[in-house]
Amino acid sequence: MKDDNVTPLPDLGDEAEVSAACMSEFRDAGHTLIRGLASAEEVAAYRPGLLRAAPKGRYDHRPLEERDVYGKAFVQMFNLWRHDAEARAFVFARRFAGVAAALMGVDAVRLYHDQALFKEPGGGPTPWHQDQFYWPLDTDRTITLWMPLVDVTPDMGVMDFASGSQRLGSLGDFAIGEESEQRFAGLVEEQGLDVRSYGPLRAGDATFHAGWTLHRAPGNETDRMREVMTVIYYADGTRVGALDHESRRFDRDVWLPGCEPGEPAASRLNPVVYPA
Ligand SMILES: O=C(O)CCC(=O)C(=O)O
Repeated sequence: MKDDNVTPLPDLGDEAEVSAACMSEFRDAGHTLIRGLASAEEVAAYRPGLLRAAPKGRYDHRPLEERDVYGKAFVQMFNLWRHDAEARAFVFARRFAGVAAALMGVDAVRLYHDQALFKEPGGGPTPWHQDQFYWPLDTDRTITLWMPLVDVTPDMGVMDFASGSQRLGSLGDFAIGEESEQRFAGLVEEQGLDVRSYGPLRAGDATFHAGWTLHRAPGNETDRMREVMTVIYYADGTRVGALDHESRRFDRDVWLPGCEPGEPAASRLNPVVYPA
């Protein structure tokens, strides 16, 4: 039976145009910003579903002061799409995945996972790191969409990117923490890499960065929660890479269940989201 009281969610199934400037920035620098990828109204419509689902994907329930450097950076909540139909519609949005495909220069992309990353008031900085250290994916065609659900200012923890660092590939086995911060801050300095922040962002703006791009974020010095939603994609056809350390074994078990090294990275948790 039709329920006339339910307002349908806005459709995110269209294609967004990716400007030539964004394409070349992503290719050269390993990151870019797409303003207004979702409108303020669209974010407002999806935010309640995301906020409903987020706590269900939380695994670390310790208070801020009891967490380590990584834990203080944000509350991390995974795979919201599995907890709520509205969150799923947001995470599977063809519009977002189409941008990921365009920037990576591939025809089709799969979902690796989504994460809500909420930096609490007083939350610490996100140390410099490379995401792909964690990912057992045998490709460099990986990308993260990072979209604030509220307007954010740099003092809430907007990310900084080390331009061109993606070209350096793997810079060693450094999990997010004090050591990665120290090592990569030094490397950015030594190599004279340009550090780019996009300044204040509106809800619905989205940055994209490659899996090997070095990035960090300052702490949240405000009294407002930095609500950010991320979606991680990789090129369809990617195979599972080496399970050469604990973090990658963890990732395989959680995000690529049942997939062995050398096999297609295509578990039941990794649908093709573009073309949908
Ligand atoms: O949100 C943050 O502070 C860091 C996010 C991040 O590292 C990522 O999305 O890859």
